[in-house]
Parts: sequence; C-alpha cells; structure tokens
Amino acid sequence: MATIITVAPTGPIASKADNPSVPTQPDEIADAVAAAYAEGAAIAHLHFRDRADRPTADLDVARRTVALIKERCPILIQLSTGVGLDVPYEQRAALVELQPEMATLNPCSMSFGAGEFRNPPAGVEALARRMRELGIKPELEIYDSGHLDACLRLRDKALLEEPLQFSLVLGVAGGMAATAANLITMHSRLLVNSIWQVIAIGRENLPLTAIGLALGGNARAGLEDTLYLRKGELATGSSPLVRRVADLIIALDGHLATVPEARERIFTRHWNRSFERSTDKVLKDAIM
Ligand code: KMH
Ligand code: ZN
Repeated sequence: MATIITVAPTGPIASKADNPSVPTQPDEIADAVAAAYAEGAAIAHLHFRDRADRPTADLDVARRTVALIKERCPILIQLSTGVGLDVPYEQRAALVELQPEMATLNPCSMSFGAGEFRNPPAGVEALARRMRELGIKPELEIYDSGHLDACLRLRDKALLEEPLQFSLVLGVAGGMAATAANLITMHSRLLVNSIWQVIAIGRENLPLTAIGLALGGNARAGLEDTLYLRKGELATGSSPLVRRVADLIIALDGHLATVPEARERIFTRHWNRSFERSTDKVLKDAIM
C-alpha cells in the first residue's frame, strides 16, 4: 500500500525567531506547501497566522491561503482545528465551515507545554457531528492512551465513521513521551482498518517517524513538528524534511501515495475489515 506523507509547514507555537524558515503569511505557506508537494507530500496540514504572526482562525486568512495553495498544486487540504492555545474553541471549530476535505479533531483537553489545550467534550462532539454532516474527514489527534478511547466512544455514538484516521502524537509536554514503547503500545490498540501516522515532536522526530513507517504507518513531516534537520542544524524549510521521509519510505521498499491514491485510501470505506483487534469479536464473528 502506498504511504501518505502529510506536510505540516507551520504549527501553533514556533515563530520565525525560532527558525526564520517558518512560513506564517498566506503566500509563504502556499510556497512551502508547493515545495513539499514537489517532494512527495499528498496532504497539507494547515495552521494560519495573523499579520503579527499570532495563531488565528480567521476565515479570510484561511480561505486566501487555501486558494493560493490550489493555484500552485492539487494537494489535499487538511485544516487544523487545533489552531493555537489562545484561540477560542468556537472560532477553531468554525474553520470547518470552509469545507476542506479534511480537518483535525482533538478529542480531549490537556496541558500543552506551559499552556492549556481546551477541547471540551460537548465542543468535540458538536465538531465531530458537524464534520460528519459536511463530509469532512477527521484526523484524530491522540496525545495519550485515553484519547483513543474517547475517539472510540465517538465512533460508538456514530459521530465518527470508519476507517478512523489517527495521528499518534508523541513528545508534547503534557501528552505521552516520545518513546518507541509508547508508539508500539498505541499501535497495538488501533482498529485494524485504521489509517494512521506518527507525529513525533522535537528531537525524536526522525527515529519515531521511521519506526512508524516500519510498522506500516503513514508519515508527517514539517516545521510544525521539528525545527531541525539534525542536531544543531535548523531545517531550511519543510521540503527538506519531506524529502528525507520520502527517501526513508523508498529505502523501506515502499512508495509514495499520489494525491489520488491518498484520496482513495482515506475516503473509501472498508466495512468488511471493520472490527477492533481484540475486543470487537462479536462484530468480527458476524462478518466472517
Ligand atoms: N501540533 C501537533 C502537536 C492540530 O493541529 O490539530 C498536533 C496537531 C494537531 O497538529
Ligand atoms: Zn497542527
């Protein structure tokens, strides 16, 4: 199966002071995404900034950035509804009204570095319901093991549709640590038909991304997750990080998903494989 690379050029926290290559304005983000597409990325995960480079959920900024990206390349668009720690939940959730093909859904509140990442249960349910109404594919951000259970409860309420798509996020201060043991445990708990990738924050970015690929996952790359190409060397943009992951995939005898392949994989239902590894035995028995 082809491996999907998502590029994440800009996150909620790092600024140009941390790495001058972090794109913040619409044309900068569009250029970064186009360069990453040329290296093999099939999905663009997007955060936006205002003119002062602060995280924003401003719909005009988002609309303008997406339009500039679409002028440059046909990459799949995934809007972050995480946006930034200080942006109110209602503004974050309103981004899905732009009807991107995909958007993130963060299932639980948590500490996030020195800040607080608010994802209140009622807001998460409402956002999941709205995304389902609009036909937007949620990428479920799993920062700790209980977040997976929260997503399975949303599925049980028919607010999420299989195949579920997960990011296993490791290394956020407040979430699970960036260790291989955590990744392997979380991987063992995913539904067998899940689409998933590793998001490894900071210095463990490369080894954990590589383990994720070896386990059959997809990959994410970009300055949102690591500002460095290697110790002491700032990345000059997201495209060198995407190129490195593309090289890894090819070295592992895989191949890169094109945009149509990624779309096929993400938006096709696989009901006949729709059961949980160990616990959904009844459903499994009913199917087999
Ligand atoms: N910033 C990452 C730790 C989101 O934007 O909704 C996770 C993330 C989630 O990308
Ligand atoms: Zn993000």
